[in-house]
Amino acid sequence: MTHTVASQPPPVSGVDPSSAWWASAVVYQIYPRSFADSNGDGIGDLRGILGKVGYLADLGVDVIWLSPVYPSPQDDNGYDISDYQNIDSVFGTLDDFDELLDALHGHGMKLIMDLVVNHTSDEHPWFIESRSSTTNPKRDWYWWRPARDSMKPGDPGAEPNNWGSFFSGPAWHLDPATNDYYLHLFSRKQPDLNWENPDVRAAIYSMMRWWLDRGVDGFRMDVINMISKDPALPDGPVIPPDSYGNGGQYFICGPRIHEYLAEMHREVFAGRTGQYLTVGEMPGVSVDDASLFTDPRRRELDMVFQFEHVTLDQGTHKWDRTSLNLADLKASLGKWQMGLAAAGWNSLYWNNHDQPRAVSRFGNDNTFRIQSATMLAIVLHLHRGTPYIYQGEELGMTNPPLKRPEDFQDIESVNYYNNALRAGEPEATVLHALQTGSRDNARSPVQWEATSHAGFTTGTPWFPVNPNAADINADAAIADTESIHHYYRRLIRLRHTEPVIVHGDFHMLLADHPTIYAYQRTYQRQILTVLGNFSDEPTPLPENMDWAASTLLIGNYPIPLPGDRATLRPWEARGYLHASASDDEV
Ligand code: ISL
Ligand code: CA
Repeated sequence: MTHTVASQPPPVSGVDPSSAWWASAVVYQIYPRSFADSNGDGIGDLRGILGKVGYLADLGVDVIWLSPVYPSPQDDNGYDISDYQNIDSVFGTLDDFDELLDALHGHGMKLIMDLVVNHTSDEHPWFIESRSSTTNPKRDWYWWRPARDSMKPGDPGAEPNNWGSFFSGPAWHLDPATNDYYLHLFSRKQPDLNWENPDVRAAIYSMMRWWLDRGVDGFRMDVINMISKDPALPDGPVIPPDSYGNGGQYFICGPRIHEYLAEMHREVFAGRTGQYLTVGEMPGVSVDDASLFTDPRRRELDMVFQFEHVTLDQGTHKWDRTSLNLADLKASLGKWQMGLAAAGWNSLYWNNHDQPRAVSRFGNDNTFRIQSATMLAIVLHLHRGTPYIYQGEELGMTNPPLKRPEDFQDIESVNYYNNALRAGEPEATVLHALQTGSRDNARSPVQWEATSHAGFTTGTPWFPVNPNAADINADAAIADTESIHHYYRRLIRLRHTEPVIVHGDFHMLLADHPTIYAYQRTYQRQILTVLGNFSDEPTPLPENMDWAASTLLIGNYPIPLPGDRATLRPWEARGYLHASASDDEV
């Protein structure tokens, strides 16, 4: 175990993350395939985004996170990269990219790239070389292992260890060229890079510097807490009904992870004068590790995405869908707020391109769609941390109606469906799991207009547009000042103007209440109280909550009459601002 904390720059005392530029920023994620298509081939592209820069500027977001646009066989929609320093022709060209970057910068926005360096595509030249022979200089750039002792390559169970892939099946693939197996935590077209090899790390840092030199403002780092593996690659525990081992303890925040990220910071960012943002995607990260990753004194990352709150509505695994208990959600998010309070920083999100739509998952996307989507926005954005908006969330887009097996396209969903049926699971159960949990839920095209294909494309969209686009679309949302879209605009503006949102301490209230989410933020003499009703029922507030001396900063219903203040209407949210009674209270 080689933690090299000692070799990092000495701690800088008094570094307060809430004083960083990104503490008052809001990030907007673009999944380019589904955002806007400029040339009618049915697939979103860079010039499509360029046409929406005005929309993004009006919304008021500070940073765009662009999901992968690099050349890719598209086995996992671009998260399988075959060239890190170019643009896939389906998305455009490097010139288009530069034009987009200039346009965003011209509007005062920044752009962060998706950095996918736990694995490459199997069509990346590095892997093509690596697989060519056991003596190739790049052989050691990936994880190659022979069959298990005394077993024949290809025999059932002959894989080097028992790990399962995140996308079903074993995490190993036998390569006929040399009769060794290579490791792939994701699809077999996504071989894992071997970060133990210093040449791999140097190549990646050099690629990152190339993008920064081009003008990008940072990176969202895909599964970055999986890059350090225990080189012994031991078997993991098998948790039924899974038949494969879970190797998480050997690759989630593995032995050298802090060393690698500190090294990356030194090699890529140190000495640059720009304003950058780094956010690490970290499934399975603990609060303790996250506070190390994001402690500014350690110079590793600015913030991480943790996943605990998006696993609370599942049982032993992702496809075992259960219902959410609000007290669990509060306990989880509250724990993260407190755990990163002293040193560190949270990313705040309800959804992204891998998660079902927020309003369909946490709200009521039917009778109370507008109320619940605005409530979710208010409750999330007023936490301490940097909020992330996933494209279409600001329109209250819902999960699309995916009914039949053939409606699903995502590799994770398709593999799960086939494997589950083979294992004898009832099709209805499998379909229900996909309808609630599939990543395809997030990937239907953005709904711009009430026209055909919602203005996303003039051709045939690669993924069907949600039929509710006739009602739910950006044109309609912009025209209605009470729309979900306008609440997002207000929340973004509030973060820019109200210091208590950026700097305030966090205290959870009513932790055990089954349907009310309530918390306070305090900063200097200001107190911000946030209330959200996570239910279809009018819900009385506890009697000791008195709002006489407070002003409503934001609320998603018409201003409550004095007599009504004690009840939260269905999915109602309120943010109250008040001054503490005396200086002693702060
Ligand atoms: O969505 C998930 C499973 O339900 C997650 O496990 C997801 O695969 C994990 O968060 C990693 O996601 C990232 O890396 C993957 C890619 O498929 C995802 O789109 C990306 O966000 C492999 O690159
Ligand atoms: Ca296109």
